[in-house]
Amino acid sequence: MVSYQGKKVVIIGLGVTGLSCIDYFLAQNVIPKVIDTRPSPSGIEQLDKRVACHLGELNIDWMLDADLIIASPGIALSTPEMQQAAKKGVEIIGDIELFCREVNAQSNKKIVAITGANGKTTVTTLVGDIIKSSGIKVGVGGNIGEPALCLLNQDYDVYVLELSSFQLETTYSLQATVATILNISEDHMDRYPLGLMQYVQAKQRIYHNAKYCVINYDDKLTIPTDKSKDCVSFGVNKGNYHLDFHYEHLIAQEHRVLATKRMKLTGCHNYLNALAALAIADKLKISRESSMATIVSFHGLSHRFELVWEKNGVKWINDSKATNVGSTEAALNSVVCRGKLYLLLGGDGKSADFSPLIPYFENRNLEIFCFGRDRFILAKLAPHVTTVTETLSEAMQIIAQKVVSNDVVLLSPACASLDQFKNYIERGKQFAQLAEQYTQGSEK
Ligand code: UMA
Ligand code: ADP
Repeated sequence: MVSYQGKKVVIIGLGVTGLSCIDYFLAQNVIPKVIDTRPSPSGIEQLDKRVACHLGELNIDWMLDADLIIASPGIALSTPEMQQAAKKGVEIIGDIELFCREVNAQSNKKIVAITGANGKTTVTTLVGDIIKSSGIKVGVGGNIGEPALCLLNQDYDVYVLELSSFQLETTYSLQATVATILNISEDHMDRYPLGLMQYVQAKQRIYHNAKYCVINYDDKLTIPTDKSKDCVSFGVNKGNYHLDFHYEHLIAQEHRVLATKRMKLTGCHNYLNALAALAIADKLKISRESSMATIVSFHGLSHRFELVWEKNGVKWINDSKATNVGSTEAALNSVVCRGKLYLLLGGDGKSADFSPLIPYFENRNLEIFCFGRDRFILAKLAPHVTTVTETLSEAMQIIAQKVVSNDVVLLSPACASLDQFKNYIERGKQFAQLAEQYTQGSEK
C-alpha cells in the first residue's frame, strides 16, 4: 500500500467517494478530516467516529493546514478556497489518483479507462461483461457508481473504470492499458465556464501514459493531442471498426463480424458503443468468439432508450439518462415512429446550448412537451409545436389523451433531473409508472 503516514489529510465531500477515501486512509491508520458544504451530506450516518467533520461550508483553516486534500468530483477545483489551498502549495488530488498510485505499485494489473460525453456506462458495463465472460477477474467502478478505491478490496487482474471529466481533473498517475474518449458533446457547462474546450482538456487527460487509445473516427475531439499515441478508431462508416451502409453489420478490421439484427441493443449510437467495446476487447487480446457472444446477449441498461410500456399500438420509451443534448440527439436519430412523436424535454439544462436539437424538429410529425426548471428556455426551440407544463406528470396526462396507434412517446429530456427528482432513475421510474397509469382502461 502507498503510505500516507504522518500526512495531514483533508477530504472534501462526504458522498460515496468521500466515504471510500476515509476507509482507505483509516486502513493505514491515517485519520483524515472531512468537509462538506452541504449541511447534511449523504455519507454522514456512516462516518467513523474518529474522523472530525465540518459541514455547511468549506473550512479554509483546515484546508490551508493540510498536506494533502482529496477532492470529491462534486466540488469544483475553481472554488476560491480550493484555489487558495493550491496557491499555498497544498497537494490536491482525487480518489482516482489514490487508486492509480496503488495499481501502479503492482506491475501485473491492467486498467481500462472509459470516458466520453455519452455511452460511458453502457460501454463500461459491456467491456466489464466481455472481460468477465472470458474468464479474467475484473472489477468495474468509478463514475458508474462503485468508487474505484472499493475495488482494491478484491483481487482483480483488470479494472474497468468509467471516468468523468471531474475525476480526470484530479488524476495524474493514470496509466491505462486502453483508454477511450467515446465522443464529445457539451455537458456540465456550469462547471466549465471557459467553454467546450475546457471540458475537452479534462477528458483528454485520460490518454496521458495510455498504451492504446480507442478514438471516434467521426469526432476529432476524441483524438489524443499527443500525436505519437498508438490509436485504433471506430466510426459510423469509417475507422478500423465501423458499420456497413445500412447499419446491418459490425465490421472489424475489414471483416464483417456480426449482423446487428442479432444484437439486443438498438440504434446507431449503441452499435458504435459495441464497436468501441470490441476495439477495447481486441487490445486486451480477448478472443473474438467470446466478445461476440457477450455483445449479442447484452441487453443494455435501464433508463437508456428503453421501451418501458406499449399499449394500443403506442410505444413509451424511457431515455431518462439522456441528460445532455448529445444523448437526446442520439435518441432522435434512433427512434422509429410511423405516427406522431411526442418528445418530453425538461429539467436542469446545466447552461447548455440546446440549438443543435432544432434541425431534428424540422419536417417531422412531432409535438414537444417541456417541463421542469428550464422549460421556458427549451420551449423556444420549436415554439409552434411545443406545450409547456410545470411537471412531467402534467405533460404525460395531456399526452395520454392525445396518442393513437403508431405514435411514440419519448422521454429524452436533454437535462439533468435534480431540479424536480432525486435522480434520473426516479424520473425514469415515474415516466414508466405514469405511462401505465394514464393509459389504464383505455382501449382504442
Ligand atoms: N457537493 C457539495 N458540497 C461538497 C461536496 C459535494 O455540494 O462539499 C455536492 C456536489 O455538487 C454533488 C453532490 O454533492 O451535487 C455529490 O457530490 P460528491 O462528489 O460527494 O459525489 P459522490 O457521492 O462521491 O459521487 C461521485 C460522483 N458524483 C459526481 O460526480 C457529482 C458519482 O457520479 C460517482 O458514481 C461516484 O462519485 C463514484 O465514483 C454521479 C454523477 O452524476 C453518477 N456523475 C456525473 C455524470 O455522470 O454526469 C459526473
Ligand atoms: P453516460 O454514462 O456517458 O451518461 P450512458 O450509457 O449511461 O452514458 O447513456 C446515457 C445516455 O446517452 C442515454 O440516453 C443513452 O441512450 C445515450 N447514449 C448511449 N450511448 C451513446 C453514444 N455513443 N452517443 C450518444 N448518446 C449515447
